[in-house]
Amino acid sequence: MIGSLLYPKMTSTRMRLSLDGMWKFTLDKEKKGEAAGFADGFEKFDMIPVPGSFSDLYTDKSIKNYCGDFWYETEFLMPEVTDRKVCLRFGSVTHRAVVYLNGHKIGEHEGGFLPFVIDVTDTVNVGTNKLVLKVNNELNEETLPCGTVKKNRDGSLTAKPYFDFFNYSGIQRSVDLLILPKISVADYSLRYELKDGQADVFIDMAVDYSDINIESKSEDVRAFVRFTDEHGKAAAEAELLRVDGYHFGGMVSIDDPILWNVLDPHLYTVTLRLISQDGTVFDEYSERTGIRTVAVQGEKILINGQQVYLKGYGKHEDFNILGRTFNYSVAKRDFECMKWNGANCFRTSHYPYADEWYQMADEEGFLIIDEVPAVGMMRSTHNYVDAGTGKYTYFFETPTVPTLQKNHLLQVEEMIKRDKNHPSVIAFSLFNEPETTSVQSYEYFSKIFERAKELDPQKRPLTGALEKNSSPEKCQCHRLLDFICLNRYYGWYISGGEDFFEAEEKFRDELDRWKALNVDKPFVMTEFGCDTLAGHHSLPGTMWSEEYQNEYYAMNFRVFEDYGFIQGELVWNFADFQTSEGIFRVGGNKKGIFTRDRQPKSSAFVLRDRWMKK
Ligand code: GCB
Repeated sequence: MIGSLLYPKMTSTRMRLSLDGMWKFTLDKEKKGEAAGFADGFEKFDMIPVPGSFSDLYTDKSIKNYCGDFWYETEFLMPEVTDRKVCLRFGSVTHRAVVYLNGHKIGEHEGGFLPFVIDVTDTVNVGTNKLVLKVNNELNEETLPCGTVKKNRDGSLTAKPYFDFFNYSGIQRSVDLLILPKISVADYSLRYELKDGQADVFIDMAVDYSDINIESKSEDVRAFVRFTDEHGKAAAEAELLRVDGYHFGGMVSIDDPILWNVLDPHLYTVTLRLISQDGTVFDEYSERTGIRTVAVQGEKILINGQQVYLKGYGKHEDFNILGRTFNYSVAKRDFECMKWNGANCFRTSHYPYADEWYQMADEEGFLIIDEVPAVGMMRSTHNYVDAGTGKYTYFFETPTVPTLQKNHLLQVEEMIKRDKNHPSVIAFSLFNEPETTSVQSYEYFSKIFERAKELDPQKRPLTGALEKNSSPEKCQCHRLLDFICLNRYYGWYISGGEDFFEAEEKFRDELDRWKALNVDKPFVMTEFGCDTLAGHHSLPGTMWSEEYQNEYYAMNFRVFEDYGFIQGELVWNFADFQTSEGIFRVGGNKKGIFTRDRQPKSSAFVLRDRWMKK
């Protein structure tokens, strides 16, 4: 079962103590750590930052590319508390972790991009505690994202991702000690219905009773919800009704609501309280949220009933030295750059990002397509090249599929659970560029989409990004998508370097064939782009030059204008980013509109010109 994934917050009833800092770190090439008693602590170590990706901290290439088991250790002091629940929360550990506290295994987690929480009330000591993690960053075809490992002659392993971003790993997001009330808000969800001058807000809340006998306690618990506007004035308040021992539900109406909107965000604070019959406050939890609706109607995407055109980027959590570590300054700069060039949306390609990205998007009025790390579901180390060849790259016919699907479902569940209340999240993307032409792929994804639909209280649009082999004639899965996302590289992987005339013709031909299907759904171009070396100039424009990038975008935009069903353009990529080494990558993927240190290439101005007007 997934524990509470609420964002860790200090409130009048809750404490959050950060365990971030320098932790002990050691590689375990031979996987002997367990036998050697590393769970109790290890003697040879280096100190590294948590949160952090370890790869770019070192000068030794065998550490940079290290693949296998590695261990982290820290000590923390626990204050004396009575009648409290104590938890450890890990923002993300990539890709899997086994956690030991004072020598005892207390939990494990699969998946490197979502948080997990372990209840340590019974295992934590007052005073000193030793926390140890065994982490593993190997890739396979049963977990997400997919890839494989190569065993080298000296026994070491090298990650071989089936995806185009560096396999950054480690404890990449913050670690917190949470001291919570024994009776606490475990989860809540919000759903909105807008009428003339009124918003009906439906609330569901789940309660955790820790080890308390709920038979005796639940009758004593009452639940309340309050919405406060931006000026601190109460907008609505109500007692929630008991659904069963663990759940409360209800509805409040807000008159003249100030809606959250695209680049015009208005936020309410929602406060949830659990109170005993005699007025003792058990728990209080609040968050900022926005009231808005999302819908797809024919070929349109609607926010609060108004058509919206998505402008922006596919991104990565990626920065020099930090790797995939969340950093407020980098995120702030990214939002500033995106606002400067008129963007309103990004896709969290190809995994859920740190919580703080969504909070910042809520505050900025940005739209997010939230993507699960289902990438690399095609047996190839460079899908981005194979995508254009039309050759059949099977995937869903193998014995690994049932376990993969179980993990996929779990990550969809964790992502929706964590992100469902953010107004910025307007859609969930359940895959990036898998094989979708087989009957098996349809069977596989039907189950994923069905489950996601059940899980999302707001029933937001569900989508996934389709690569070139997923053509209108062959793709089995586009009927599962509420809006269709296409990743297309006409003028780069297809007919790149030749006259754009040929690329344009091929692109139009494909779009004509989609049009002929009459699917009556919006399409969003979720990837299009070309590698460009900042500062490389050429007249006439040739591949890799800034001039070529500008011409490439001019051609793509010309095409989009002629197809009304295209309701969004998310350029690949916001910034240059790190990948595995290879003959197609010069110090990483250079399709950024901004360089890796967030300075504009000339196409940033081309986009600004277009998006400020659109
Ligand atoms: C794609 C992938 C993306 C790659 C991109 C590229 O289709 O979805 O992960 O980075 O192409 O640049 O080749």
